[in-house]
Amino acid sequence: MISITEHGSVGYQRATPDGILMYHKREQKIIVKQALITGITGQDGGHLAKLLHEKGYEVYAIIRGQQNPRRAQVEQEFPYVHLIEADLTDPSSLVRAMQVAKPDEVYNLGAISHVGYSFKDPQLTAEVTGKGVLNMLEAIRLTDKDNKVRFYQASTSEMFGGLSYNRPGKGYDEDSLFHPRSPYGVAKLYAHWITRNYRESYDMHASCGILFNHEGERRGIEFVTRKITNAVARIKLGKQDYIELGNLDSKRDWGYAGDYVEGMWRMLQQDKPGEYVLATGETHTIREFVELAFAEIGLEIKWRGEGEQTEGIDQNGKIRIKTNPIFYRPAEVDILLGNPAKAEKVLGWKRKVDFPGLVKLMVQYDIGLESDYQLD
Ligand code: NDP
Ligand code: GDR
Repeated sequence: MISITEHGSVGYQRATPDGILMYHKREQKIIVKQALITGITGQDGGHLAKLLHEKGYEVYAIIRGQQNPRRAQVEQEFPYVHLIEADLTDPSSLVRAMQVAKPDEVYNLGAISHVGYSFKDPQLTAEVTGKGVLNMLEAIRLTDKDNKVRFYQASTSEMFGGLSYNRPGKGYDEDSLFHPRSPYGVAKLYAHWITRNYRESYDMHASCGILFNHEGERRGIEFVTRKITNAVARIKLGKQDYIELGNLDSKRDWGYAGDYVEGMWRMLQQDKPGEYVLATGETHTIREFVELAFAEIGLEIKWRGEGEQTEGIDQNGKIRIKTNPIFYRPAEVDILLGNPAKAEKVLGWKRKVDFPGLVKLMVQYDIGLESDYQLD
């Protein structure tokens, strides 16, 4: 049934497998579309679920494991998301998820996503981050008889590798050469190409967002930005004295995750599928991130020593940064810089949060979080 939503856009009602019409009685809101997300417990899954819900979508998400430790948090924060038990490594569970959700759009965010960890568990990374995407595409193909489902694949700047021979001056774009430098990057490159292959072979509306690093208050503590901002908050509150980090000289193009999920959604609203780089067009070292984060709590960091002996000292002479080789990677991506010109032109997308704004947002969030823990 075609209807006009409260926002004025055209939508339609749809029956669930139980025959219940997807209709919010309390808010009198007609559902525009249905979406299925993988990776709901991760950073981007949370931002995207919120965005889609605000746009009037009925949101379904797969959650893995018999007792996923993050399930309760998801249920509390996103009570409107329908959770379906499934795993990217289990093809039949994905077919079932498609049958239950009957989505118009599928956003595949699930992955083993930590680059350093992928060196320690390369086969699992290949299974989930690489072959898991094939499993999802096949589940769509088997269930979507009318070929109507639109698919988003979370591709990554890690596919480029940051080497001097393939690095354009204006930053990597959709046509740049790939040279992944980790089991994660290699698995993502397979995922990227199998998505393109399914588009070309089966005429699927399958798009890849080649996203550069995006961070924020939902970022996992295992990633360098959140590790820094959380430690800075704890240092301010007297809970910790210093941070141990690995390579301080790599450069990243860091944006805010809330801005990037908007770009994912825009990709699936295009008539034609494609590839899009989402990035800020700026690159900064880990050192710069550290300096800005500490400045938020009134500490000025100066550096001494080199390589694995590098230390960061504050104006009171206290060591705040130590280097620990366990955080170094067997192969590093030295520099990432993206060129988002196509996304800006075609999608009308542009990041809103800048680099200092991002650091500030994360430090302030972590100060609030760590202060709450103190009260408990
Ligand atoms: P996170 O690491 O925060 O989240 C990863 C998600 O994948 C978690 O929800 C995790 O769930 C899920 N997952 C892991 N294994 C499986 C599995 N076997 N089956 C189903 N789900 C699984 O990642 P982000 O939110 O940061 O990133 C989202 C996607 O975007 C990822 O694919 C990432 O590789 C990619 N990407 C991220 C960028 C970034 O800067 N954040 C940049 C470019 C790409 P569980 O709770 O079960 O572990
Ligand atoms: P990245 O993010 O590898 O770019 O992948 P991460 O924050 O893990 O590393 C960024 C850079 O910081 C250096 N580094 C450290 N990294 C971590 N995690 N911990 C440390 O203590 C540390 N010290 C220095 C790293 O060596 C690296 O150079 C992220 C993930 O979200 C991927 O899934 C995504 O595809 C890419 O971003 C784009």
